[in-house]
Amino acid sequence: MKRALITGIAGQDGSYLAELLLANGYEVHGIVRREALEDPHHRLLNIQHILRDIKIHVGAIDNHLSIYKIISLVRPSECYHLASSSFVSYSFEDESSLLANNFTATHALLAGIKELAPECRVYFAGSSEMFGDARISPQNESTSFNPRSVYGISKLAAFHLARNYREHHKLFVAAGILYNHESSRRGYQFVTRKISSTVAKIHLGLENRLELGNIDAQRDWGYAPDYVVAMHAMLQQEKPEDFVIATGVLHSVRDFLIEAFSVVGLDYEPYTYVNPDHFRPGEVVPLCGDANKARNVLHWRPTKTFGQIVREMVEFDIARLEKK
Ligand code: F7E
Repeated sequence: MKRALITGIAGQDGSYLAELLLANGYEVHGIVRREALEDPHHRLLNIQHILRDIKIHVGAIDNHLSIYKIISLVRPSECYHLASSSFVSYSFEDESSLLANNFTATHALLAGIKELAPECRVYFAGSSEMFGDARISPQNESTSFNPRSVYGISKLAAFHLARNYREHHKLFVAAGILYNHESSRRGYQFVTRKISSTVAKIHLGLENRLELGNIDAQRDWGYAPDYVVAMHAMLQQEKPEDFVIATGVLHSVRDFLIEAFSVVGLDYEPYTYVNPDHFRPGEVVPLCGDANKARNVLHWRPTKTFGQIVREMVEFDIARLEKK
């Protein structure tokens, strides 16, 4: 039986991946922070329904000793390193935790796998933010990196470390360069969930305004459950490689607003307030991915359109609030 270890199992991607691996007959182990067990109702919400089927380990991912202990206990055949600080923050206060969670943690994991489970296949979660102020669009695996946020820099440093372990230590490490991917399990700090949850509240008369930053910002938004299929496929290949995972279609935050409000039969304008304080510095080039390599090698395809993703998120949030 294949045994998988997932860091960040309680997050959006971790929860969908755990479901996928369980359906494929894996024994699934996941790492969560101690605080998650203190507030399981909220922090383990995405995996409540599968808690009985998986094995949870408490650990600090940026602590080498803690990670080593878990790897030596689990002895995984596949490891998916999804845990990271994923909000693209521009605040100085967040920089050191970003570097610890995204770079030091990746080092702890790779070093632990090398020492204790060198046959284990590793997936590293890279990000389109590594391209930053990209010189060409769309970007693919050969596009040069030019990160513009500390988040992008931390991911790129960890990505180079992962490549180093692949090339010099001969570990099977594959990296996904994932563009934005959304679902009803997305965190509320991200713009798509902020919109879907607020639209649901407006529809139910619980809220009457939605404050946003730059609504002309554009993103390549895909469907999270599709993206975990690509992660799994990367580890089933003969050799480890890197893959861009994206839809190749750009939409603006304004497009998302129009779609989301249309689900409840409203026009977005009377409810939406643009606050320039929320604009991000240096957000210049809209990142759009070219996933042809994943299409050809992994036979991977996005399954949902932008409109279907937005509708699913808004309808989920309405049903969630109605239940409350
Ligand atoms: O912002 C604009 C904002 O925070 C999307 C993470 O998964 O994808 C994600 O990072 C866009 C940006 O995601 C608000 O300026 C406008 O242009 O939802 P987001 P992100 O920063 O793109 C990448 C690929 C990752 O790797 C990350 O981990 O929306 N925007 N108004 C806003 N964004 C937020 N959050 N809130 C607003 O009010």
